Parts: sequence; C-alpha cells; structure tokens
Amino acid sequence: MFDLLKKKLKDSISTIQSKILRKEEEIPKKAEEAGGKVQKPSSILSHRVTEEDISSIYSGIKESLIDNNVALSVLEEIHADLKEELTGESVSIINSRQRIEDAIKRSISKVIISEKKEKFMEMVKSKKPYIILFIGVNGVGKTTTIAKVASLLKKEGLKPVVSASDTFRAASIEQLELHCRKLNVDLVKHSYGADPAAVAYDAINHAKSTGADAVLIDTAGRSDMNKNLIEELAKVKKVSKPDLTIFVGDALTGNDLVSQAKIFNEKVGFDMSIVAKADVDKKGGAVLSLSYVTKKPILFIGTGQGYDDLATLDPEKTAKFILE
Ligand SMILES: Nc1nc2c(ncn2[C@@H]2O[C@H](COP(=O)(O)OP(=O)(O)OP(=O)(O)O)[C@@H](O)[C@H]2O)c(=O)[nH]1
Ligand SMILES: [Mg+2]
Repeated sequence: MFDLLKKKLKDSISTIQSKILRKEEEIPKKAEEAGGKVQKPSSILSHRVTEEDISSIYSGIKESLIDNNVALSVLEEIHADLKEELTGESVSIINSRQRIEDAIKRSISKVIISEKKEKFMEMVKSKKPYIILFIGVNGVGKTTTIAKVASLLKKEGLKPVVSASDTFRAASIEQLELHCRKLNVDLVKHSYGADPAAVAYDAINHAKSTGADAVLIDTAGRSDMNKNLIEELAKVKKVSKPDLTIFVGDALTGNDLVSQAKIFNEKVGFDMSIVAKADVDKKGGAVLSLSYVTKKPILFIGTGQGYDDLATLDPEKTAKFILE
C-alpha cells in the first residue's frame, strides 16, 4: 500500500530541492558577474518559499496523487494546506526536504478521519444487543469482514450473533455458516430468496432471547446503480434499526470506492467505513480520500483473509508511512 505514492512524492521533493540548490548557486555567480564581492550571503543557506515554489511542489505531487486514486477534493485540500504552511517560510538546503515532507505529512494526516477500536468497543458495549448492519457492493469483502468483527468481539469477551441476510447470492449462507462454525458464533438464517429484513428481525430476537451482545447483519452485495436492490437494503435498515451502519469498500476499486460510498451514503446512509483488501492495494489513494469525501470515519482496514487481519488506520502513522 502507498508504494507508488511514496516513490513519486520522493521524486517530486528531490526535483524541488535541486531547483532550490541551483537557484542558490546562481546567487554568488551573479554577484561575481556584477563585480561584487563573492561573499556567501546568508541567503545561500536559506530560501524563502514562494507561491511559485508551492505550485511547483504541488504540480509535482499532484500527478502522483491522481495516479494513486486520490480524489480531487483531497488534492485541493493538500494544495491549500501547503500554501498556508509553507509560503514565506524560510527553508535551508539542509532542512528543505524535511520541511516539505512534514507539511505534506501533516496535510495527509489531516484528511484521514479514523475511529479508534476502543471507541468502537465502547459503542458496542453501550447497548444490548448492539445492532450493526454491513452494506456495500458485491465482492468487496463484507462477509469476510463480518467474520473478522465477530472474532474481534469474541476476543473482547462479547457474544455476537450473525444474521444471514444475504439470501440472494448462491452459497452465501454456506459461506457464513462455515465462518460461524469456526468462530463458534450463532447464525440465524432462512432459505435462499427469503426476505433479508425478516432474517435480520429474527436474528435480533434470537440475540435478545439468548442474551447476546451484538447482531452483525450480512447483506447481499449490490451494484450502487441497481435501484431495486438499494431499496431492499433501505428496507433491511428500516426494519433492523441498526445502531451502526458500516459501509464496506474494496481498496482495489480505487476511485470507484469513493463514488460507491457517496451513493450508498445518499441512498441508504452509513456511519463508518471499513476498507477491505488494503493489503493488496498498491496505491492507497482511495483509502486516503474515503473519509475526507464522505466525512465518515474509517473504522478498520482489512489486511488479509484471516480473522485477525483487521487493523485500525492511524492518520499520523499512515502519513509518515507514505513519506518514509
Ligand atoms: N487480501 C484480502 N482479501 C480479502 C479481504 N477481505 C476479503 N477478502 C477476500 O475477498 C473475497 C470476497 O470476500 P467476501 O467477504 O465474500 O465479499 P462480499 O462483499 O461478502 O461478497 P458478496 O457477498 O458476493 O457481495 C474473498 O475471497 C475474501 O477472502 C482483505 O482484507 N484482504
Ligand atoms: Mg457476502
């Protein structure tokens, strides 16, 4: 993740740094030509960053950010941050790289909104049963993510129940059954073609009668363009009245991730996101843009296919990682 972004940012910074160096070398040369004393002025050691420098830094990194699926609004925010932080600042040959990298790092960490695992656990423990609805396009990793979250809740000493509300895709119920058996978690299911909202309703009642702590509702993946399926999802939400709705996205879908999230938020509504398959995404820009564009925090990122492959996204660490 972020491999390409990291490389291109480094290249851009090097180019800018060498420009500053060249400019500084010209100062004594010009002084000599003018018959002046060839004395190293203090400006040789420092350079006041101009708007032009910022434009040059920005156009260098812009291309790489676009290549890495970073959304336009995020680019604009980064540009504005760089202008505000660096214009008029005095940088030296020695610290210019650091200053530019720090400014970009600060801006990147600012655009990522993430949720802490502790806060999530607090939320889940605040109500019994705590109902979580998982939504998203097909194949993004919803079912696997539910198994991971069920495993996490169990580790935290809670008892989750899973609702097999994907009654649409072939083998979806068997897939969940396998996970639930491995994790020793109750699964509430109906047959294929059944009303997904009715399954969720039964799962909630099962949780209430067995004293379970949380209900995790799986849903059929649906194209964001399919009006009927989106309406069906809205019905599941209306019936199950979730305490938390989580949008699951696939990091590999790049810019589509952000546009899918926008549509799901508009048509169904969600509170947080989980981005699956971050381990196989070499770009990372979609993860970077998602929370900024939707204004919803990222709860976890999926980092593999195992039950423990769920990580929190630390904005500062992520920004640092991009640039180091
Ligand atoms: N590498 C990796 N693979 C993942 C991750 N999350 C899910 N997958 C894989 O992605 C594929 C699809 O995952 P599912 O959980 O079935 O996706 P879904 O959204 O439930 O799919 P539908 O039910 O068909 O809509 C599976 O092969 C998962 O193992 C992840 O974080 N990293
Ligand atoms: Mg599924």
